[in-house]
Amino acid sequence: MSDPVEYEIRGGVAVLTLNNPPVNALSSSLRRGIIDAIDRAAIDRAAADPDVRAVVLSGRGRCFCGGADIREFGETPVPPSLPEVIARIEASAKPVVAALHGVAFGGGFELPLGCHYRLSAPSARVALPEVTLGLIPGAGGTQRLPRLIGAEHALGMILSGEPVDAETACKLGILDAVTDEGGLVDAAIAFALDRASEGGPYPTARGSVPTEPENGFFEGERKKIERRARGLIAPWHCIDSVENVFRLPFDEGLATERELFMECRGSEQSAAQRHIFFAEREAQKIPGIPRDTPVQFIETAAVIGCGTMGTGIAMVFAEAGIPVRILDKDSGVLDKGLQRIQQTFAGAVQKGKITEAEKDTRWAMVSGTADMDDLKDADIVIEAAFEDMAVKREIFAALDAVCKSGAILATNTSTLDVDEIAAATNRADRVIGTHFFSPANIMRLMENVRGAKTSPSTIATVMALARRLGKAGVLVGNCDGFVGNRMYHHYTRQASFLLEEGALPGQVDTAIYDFGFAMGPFAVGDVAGLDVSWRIRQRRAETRPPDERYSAIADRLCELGRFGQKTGAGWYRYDNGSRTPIADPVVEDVIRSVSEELGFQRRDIGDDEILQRCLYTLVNEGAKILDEGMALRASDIDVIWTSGYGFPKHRGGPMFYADRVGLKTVYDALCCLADIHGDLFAPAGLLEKLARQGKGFENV
Ligand code: 3H9
Repeated sequence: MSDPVEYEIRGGVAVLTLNNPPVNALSSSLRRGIIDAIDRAAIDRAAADPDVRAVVLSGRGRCFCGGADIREFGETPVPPSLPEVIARIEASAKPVVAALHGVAFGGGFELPLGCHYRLSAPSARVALPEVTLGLIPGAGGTQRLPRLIGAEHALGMILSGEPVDAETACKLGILDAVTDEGGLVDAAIAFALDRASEGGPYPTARGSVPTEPENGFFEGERKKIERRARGLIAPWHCIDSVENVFRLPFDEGLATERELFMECRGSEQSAAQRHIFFAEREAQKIPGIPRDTPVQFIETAAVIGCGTMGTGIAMVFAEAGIPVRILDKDSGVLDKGLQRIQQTFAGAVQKGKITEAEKDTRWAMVSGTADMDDLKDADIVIEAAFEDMAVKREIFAALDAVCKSGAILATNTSTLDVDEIAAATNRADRVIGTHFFSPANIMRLMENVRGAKTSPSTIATVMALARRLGKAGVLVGNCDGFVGNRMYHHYTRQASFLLEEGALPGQVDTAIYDFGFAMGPFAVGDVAGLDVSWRIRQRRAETRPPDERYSAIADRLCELGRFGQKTGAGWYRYDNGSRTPIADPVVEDVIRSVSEELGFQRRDIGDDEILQRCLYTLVNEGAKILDEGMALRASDIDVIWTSGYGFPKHRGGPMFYADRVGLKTVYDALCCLADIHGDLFAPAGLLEKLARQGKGFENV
């Protein structure tokens, strides 16, 4: 095995190179290796290597360092800790210069913050993304960064976890200089020798005097995250810890940061968020399709349909720098759609998210057409037309005739049979579902639906494309509603049954929101529009088993023209243009009359029952999906639900959540519910089997 830290002396400088592929995660052996190398080179002038005048710390491979080894957080900590490693660097009598390329994230950024100087290649990015893993920076990040760049910028980085590019980092005072892309280590060596010639003491972040933020700054920050961080531990601890910079001496601040970090590290929330981190990466691995399967590089794309979905998808391509042409036969719809895109890009400039130049670059990627011939050179066409099989088949037959032979034809259908659509073409191997979620330019999920004949190379290409588009791509099987919507159907249906039995929309939504969902099912319905699912229910009416329990409340609302926010009324009512849901007596009347018709004696329904019935039905359907092979693994379902349906990441997704509750508990609860409410709650075979074996979905 190669050395985790390479040690080489170049012109009087010890060059330490982190070597732990793929991202130089700071495993215990790497931490030990850094301490040994620093001791050897520099810890104190007398004992250390006399040939060495300075130290450069760099990384091998694609990046400097991706941070602490996240896999170790599930285990007992092994010394030396990262704070110990950094303390050793900071105490070095010889100057230590970090040379950053690629990413320097988390502990991989805290390490350079403990060095005396930091240089980087132009492509480097620094970040403290710990909060996205339910953690706070635990190796001095909350104490050193504010001392270098002030509390405002530091807390901004810590709470968002967003990376900062080299140029900005240099302006902020994080970096001492940005070098040429190729000559980073040489430049760092020269820089280190110059500093050594000047002599010490060398600057440290711990020695910088922090500038006090304005009065009330921290309270203001707490207020800002109130909604987003409800129920979470880490973001609040981040603020507390940064505030300690101005309350406590450095070493006390560091010790408190460590305590807060360890609390987060041991929490269920962080375990759940780490699960999602690895689940998203696991979802990229498709059995039978090796990583080196040749993929087609998508240079140009086209989208059919210039409605909300089509424009959203087009924006995703434009943002990723892929030229995209949108086709709509209706010139009015096309013009409106293009205008919407332009407005969205302009809005992003106003919000300070992109520059004017970036907006122009994005807009230059988008063009419109009404002529299908214009799509003949596209590498991929994504159809986002009306959800109707005949319409889709007609489009696919036409596309097949026009598009170049290698082009992938994808459908954004959310419910229809991908094989039936593919059968309208002579290239079923190049037909696939790419199910984006609305609004497509914001929601991260991309459910890729494999048809019976979809080729491995088409799958590999679309999975790689999802990554390039910044989406969480998950491969699923071709069944009604695929994975996400199929489960969603059971969840919302259950929510409606609760209304029939005694609950009201606000009560259900509050219970689900308090659990951590972004919104409850009824609020979501009003945003998405109730007419869409009404149409789907009408289409399915003929095939619905007559004895199956069916709630007609949503249909009644639609019959009253209540389609959600867009009509100012749905499950709630909305004051002029406002998006704040207000409980509406009209809805309560509809609910009460349906309860009466069905002969329900309305009763008080507690939040526990709401959660159990909504969440356990979700889990139960997930188990069936898993058993049928429609999802490759339980963790894929968790990615779908956390990135597409607002399931709280700190609960890890429905399947992880069920494992934590214990499948035996879930199974027993479903059996009780089935006794009261009938077969709808009958536990899935897989769930029963795992519960009996004392296993979890993670063992499937
Ligand atoms: C921290 O640092 C705490 C400290 O404050 C305090 C400590 C005391 N550990 O994403 P990719 C694996 S918390 C272990 O596909 P990319 C990943 O699972 C940490 N493994 O590549 C995957 O494995 P596989 C703060 C890690 O080029 C492979 O590397 N740091 C880690 O698209 C490739 O990953 C973060 O939150 C890790 N830290 O992106 C950064 N990182 O091939 C987390 C990656 O088996 N990491 N792996 O599936 C990232 O954001 C991205 O992985 C990175 C590379 C940008 C680094």
